[in-house]
Amino acid sequence: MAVLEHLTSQHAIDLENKYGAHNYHPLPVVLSRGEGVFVWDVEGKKYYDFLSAYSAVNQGHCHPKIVGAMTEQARTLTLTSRAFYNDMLGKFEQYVTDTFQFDKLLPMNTGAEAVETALKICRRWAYQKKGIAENQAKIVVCENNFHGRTTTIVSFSNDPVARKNYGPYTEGFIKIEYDNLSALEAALENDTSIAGFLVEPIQGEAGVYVPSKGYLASAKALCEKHNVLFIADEVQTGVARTGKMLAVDHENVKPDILILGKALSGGAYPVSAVLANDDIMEVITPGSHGSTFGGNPIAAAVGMAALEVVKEESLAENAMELGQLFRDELNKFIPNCDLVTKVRGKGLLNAILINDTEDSSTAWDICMALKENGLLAKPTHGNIIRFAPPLVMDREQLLECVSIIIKTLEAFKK
Ligand code: IF1
Repeated sequence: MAVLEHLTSQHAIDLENKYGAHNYHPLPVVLSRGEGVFVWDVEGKKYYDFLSAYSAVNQGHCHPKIVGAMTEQARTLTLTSRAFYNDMLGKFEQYVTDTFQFDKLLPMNTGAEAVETALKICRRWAYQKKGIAENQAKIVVCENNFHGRTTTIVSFSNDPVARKNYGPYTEGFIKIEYDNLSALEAALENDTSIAGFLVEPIQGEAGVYVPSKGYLASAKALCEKHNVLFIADEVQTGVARTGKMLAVDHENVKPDILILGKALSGGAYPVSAVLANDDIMEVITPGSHGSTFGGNPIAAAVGMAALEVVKEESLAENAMELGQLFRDELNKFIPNCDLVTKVRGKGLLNAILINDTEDSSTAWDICMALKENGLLAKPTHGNIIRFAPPLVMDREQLLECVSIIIKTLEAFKK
C-alpha cells in the first residue's frame, strides 16, 4: 500500500505542497510517531512536544487507555447516526455532565461546531425564553477572539487573515475589548436585545492573554444582572490545561453554556460538546440541530477514557504545579535576556513575548532553533511563542525543557 511507503521529510513536505491546500504554514518537521510528551520525525529525531496539538493532547500522545478504548470500540460499533440509539452515548453524556455538573450535553465533533451549536442554543433561548424579537438577538464577543473557522465565527473575528474575502458576514455580534468590564457593562445596558456573551477564559491564539483577576466572575455577574447567557469557550483552556478542570474554575464561575473540545478526546479523535442546564438546553427539540458523527460510539468511548485519564493521573494538579515552576524558572532568566520581555499564562498554557515587532520573523526563527534543540513550539501572532506541553509531563522533563528553551534563547542571534 502506498501509505506504508517510508517517506523522507522532504518527500512528505513536497507531497503536501503539491496535493494539499496551502491553508497552513507548518514548521518544517514531519512527525511520524508520538508517545506521551515525545514525538519523533520520519528521520527518527526525538522532540519534546510543547504545543500538544494546540492543547488537544493534554493526556500525552497515544495514551494506552484512550487508544485502547478507541480500538476496542472501533472493533465493535463505530457509527449508528442519531437515527437510532446506541449503548455508548447515554453513558458518555451522563459521565461528562456529572464531571462538569450540568443537566445536559449536546455532542458534536470539532470545537467550531460546538461553538456554532452554542450560538444557536443562545439565539433560540433569546427568542423562546427571553422574549427578544425574532432575528434581533445579539451576542457580545471580544476583540482578538478565536473561536474557530466557520463563516459565522470568522464574521466576528477581527483577524484580517482569518476573515478577509469570506463575506457576506453573519450579523448579530457586538465586539468589545477583552478584559474590560465597563465595555461589557455598557454593551449590556445599552441594548436589551443581547442574548449572550461568548468569551475565552484565557485568549489563547491572541497570545495567551490571562484576564485580570476577577474579570470572569464580574462578567458573569453582569450577565446575570442583564439576563444574558455567559458562554465559556473552553475548547483550548478546558480539561485541566490551566491547572483546574476548567479555566473558569479559578474564579468559581459557572457558565450558562460550556463549550468543550480538543482534549475532551485527548487528541485521539474529534470530540466536542456543549453543556447547559435543562432550562436552556430544552430549546433544542428533535430535528432542530444535529450531526452525522456527533455523539458516535467511538467518540463516546474515547471521551470517557480521556476524562478518566485526567482524573486518575491528577493532570489538573500537575499542570498547576509544573506551570508555576515553568514561569518561575523563566522569570529568573528573563531579566538577563534582551530577547524576551515577559512570560505569562496559567497552568501549562503559557507564552513568552519576544522583544521584536509583530511582523518580525524572530519568534519563528527561535522556534526553528528550538526544533534543532529537540523541542517543538510555534509562534501565535507575530512575536509570541506559545508553550503548552502535554499535562503528563513530569518535573524532571519540564526542567529539561526549560534548560533547552534557555539554552536556545542564550545562543540565539537575530
Ligand atoms: C487552526 C488557533 C489555537 C480554539 C478555541 C474553538 C476552536 C479553537 C478557543 C475551534 C481551535 C485551534 C484551531 C487551529 C489552531 C488552534 C488555535 F491558533 F487557531 F487559534 F489553539 F489557538 N475555540 N483552535 O482555540 O476548534 O474547530 O479547531 O476543533 O484553526 O489553525 P476546532
